[in-house]
Amino acid sequence: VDLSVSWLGVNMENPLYNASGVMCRSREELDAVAASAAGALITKSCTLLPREGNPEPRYAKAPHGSINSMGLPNAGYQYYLDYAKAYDHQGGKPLFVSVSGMSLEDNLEMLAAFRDADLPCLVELNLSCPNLPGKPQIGYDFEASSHVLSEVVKVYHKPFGVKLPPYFDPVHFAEMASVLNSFPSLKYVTCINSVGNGLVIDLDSESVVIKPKGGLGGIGGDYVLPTALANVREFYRLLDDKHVIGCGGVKSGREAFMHILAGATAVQVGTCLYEEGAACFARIRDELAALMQEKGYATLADFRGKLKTM
Ligand code: RRO
Repeated sequence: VDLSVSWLGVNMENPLYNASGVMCRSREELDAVAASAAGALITKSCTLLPREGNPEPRYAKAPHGSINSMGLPNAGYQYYLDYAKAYDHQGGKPLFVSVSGMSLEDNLEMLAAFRDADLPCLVELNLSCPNLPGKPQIGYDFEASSHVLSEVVKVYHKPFGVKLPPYFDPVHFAEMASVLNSFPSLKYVTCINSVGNGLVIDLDSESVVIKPKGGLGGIGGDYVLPTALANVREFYRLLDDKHVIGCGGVKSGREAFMHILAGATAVQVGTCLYEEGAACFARIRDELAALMQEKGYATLADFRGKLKTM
């Protein structure tokens, strides 16, 4: 079977890559994803200046996934710009850069720098960090999202994408899709970021499991798979001429298949990558290939978006 996918000029040997935030903060981590069986790689969301992030512990494994309140620790956008400049775009796998400024002005400054560098990498603008105390997720404010995007497209003219938070209501899917559809150069959306501000409790210690925000954090893993699939499906239906990248609850070929069946062009792996390491890519890739073989599908296009309804 053929697992390759080509989209927006990007050619991937298989549809799997890291979710932004996992194994992508340093050169060494990015190189580890590049050296793995992943089909692409994406950097940690960056800010104008380097950030330490929230106090530790700020990530914990939970019974059915993970919780995190990292607080956007990153080396500053210049570091990832330098990585992208030194990257072998011809020989290597596609490189994506995630951008998550602390303000609109910061986002515009970073995007102008990536524009001027004119590199063959795609930006994923993060509209959905759930872990900055006092800063709501932009993606939950449709007017603010529209304003941010209208300013972004004034400075950044190349195709780009956005990382969305999960939505939980059909009216919200429709409202956000309508905002996104008014930006032709917005070519893809990644659904979903973590389900924000969940609370994991350890019964033995009667305690929270992470330090920031009284224990609240973004939830990933098995907990979020149905929510992720719903978001992929609904944006796949509602967006005109845009790709949807699936993220949420992928830990085997089965969930990767489900995301693609719901409409995903490619699929990111977060919690499972954090827990298992880069070897997960070869495993999930081989499981996806075996499942396709079993079902009689030769390519991803044979079943992408073809979810049956009743
Ligand atoms: O760094 C984080 O706390 C973080 C970010 Br920016 C994000 O977008 N999603 C997430 O779960 N954690």
